[in-house]
Amino acid sequence: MSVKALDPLDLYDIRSEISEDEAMVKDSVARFVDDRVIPVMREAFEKHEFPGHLVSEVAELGLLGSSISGYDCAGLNSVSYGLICQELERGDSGLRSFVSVQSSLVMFPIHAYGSEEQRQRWLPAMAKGEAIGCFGLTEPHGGSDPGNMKTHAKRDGDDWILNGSKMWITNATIADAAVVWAMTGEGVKGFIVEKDMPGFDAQEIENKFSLRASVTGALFFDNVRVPKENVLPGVSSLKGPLSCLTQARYGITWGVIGAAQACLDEVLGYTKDRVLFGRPVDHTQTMQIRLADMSRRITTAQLLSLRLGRLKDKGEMTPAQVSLAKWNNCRAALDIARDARDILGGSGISAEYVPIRHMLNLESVITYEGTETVHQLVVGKELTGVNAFG
Ligand code: TGC
Ligand code: FAD
Repeated sequence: MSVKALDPLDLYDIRSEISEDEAMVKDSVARFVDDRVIPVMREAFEKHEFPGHLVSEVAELGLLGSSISGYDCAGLNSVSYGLICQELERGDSGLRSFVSVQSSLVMFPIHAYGSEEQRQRWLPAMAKGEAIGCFGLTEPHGGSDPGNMKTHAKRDGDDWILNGSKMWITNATIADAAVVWAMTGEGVKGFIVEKDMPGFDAQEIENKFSLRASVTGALFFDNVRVPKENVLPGVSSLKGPLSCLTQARYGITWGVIGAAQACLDEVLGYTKDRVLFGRPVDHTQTMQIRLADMSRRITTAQLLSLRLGRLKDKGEMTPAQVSLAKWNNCRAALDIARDARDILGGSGISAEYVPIRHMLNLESVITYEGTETVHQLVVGKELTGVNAFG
């Protein structure tokens, strides 16, 4: 039996499990990331700047709201969306974050819970990158427990008056519209707050050591008058924002695989060339075990995400399954990035090599969209039927 050489970044040949259409999406995003994203990300990260010029390019490729059919969106399946996230995050988690927020946290709720007028107004503009959105759920006193939100709105005639604040919001200061979740006398509602509405302010959070190529900020609402046309009519409970998180978390399970692959790729080359004690360091048993362990984790993550994507496309994916994959894949990617940083020795602290940038980014990715503990407890609840959060 002849044994064919395996792709070190795809040991179980996931490539053969995706359709021709899905492979075409993956390859076109991969080319874009190689040609346009990777060359600019190191500098963007060092300068703490979001590479805004890429927005029109990701829009041109159909990557914004790619799962939505109609409204100038691409109407791709969930596995394609996952592959988009994977390839983008191979470049940098910051650009993937931008696409996740725009697609899963802003366009998704407008599509799922918005009126036809809201869809017509925002979705085509957002698909083209002409309007940017952000998603305001987390508050300064504790993001893991959004049910305890203080931001609130009350009716005033046909309008609503919104007060409160949101913290750690991706795209905050570059957004034209914020989908803001607030407590009302009728349950948790989603408000489309436009950047010029009086009483609304967004401020950037400076000095981040993670996701430096992404904009993160705080939102403030001081008696913001929101017309009823800007309230999402289709949902009035925590299920609204949590269902958006399920979409975004699904994409993240794929995204972090890309970051992990970039780290493994870097150290495979480095350990081949690095001669220590008279032999390339990849000839040693310890190093091979470390590389093999990275491959094991990436392969497990790939299989989880692909299975999840197929379930999602059949309409069978559950939040607990997403939690298990978000937990597993983020943990795997972060551990791989940290180990890759170490394998590079002193060079590992230089931005000339990708692991430290991915490692720092992944510290955010393992925290946002539900911390590791939150996802462990979601799985625990699924297994035992007992809610251990409180
Ligand atoms: P709980 O009582 O469990 O649920 C309330 C209602 O919501 C339903 N539900 C979900 N629906 C869809 N997807 C999910 N994942 C859902 N989880 C729960 C649930 O069935 C229930 O429905 P109903 O009809 O019975 O009312 O709510 P809880 O308050 O006990 O909370 C549970 C918990 C802790 C899991 C939840 O609060 C949580 O997920 N906390 C973490 C918060 C979080 O992840 N925040 C992320 C903010 S956004 C962000 O980080 C963006 S990063 C952007 C980037 O990529 O740059
Ligand atoms: P806390 O909720 O205060 O958690 C602190 C610690 O307590 C964590 O370790 C947590 O795991 C632990 N903990 C929580 N509950 C329990 C429990 N029951 N038992 C034991 N331990 C527990 N939010 C948005 O709404 N929109 C965005 O666009 C957005 N973008 C973000 C971008 C970045 C770069 C970052 C860092 C965050 C972003 N977030 C966003 C916020 C993110 O979702 C929150 O940071 C996250 O949900 C955790 O909330 P917290 O930071 O308030 O931590």
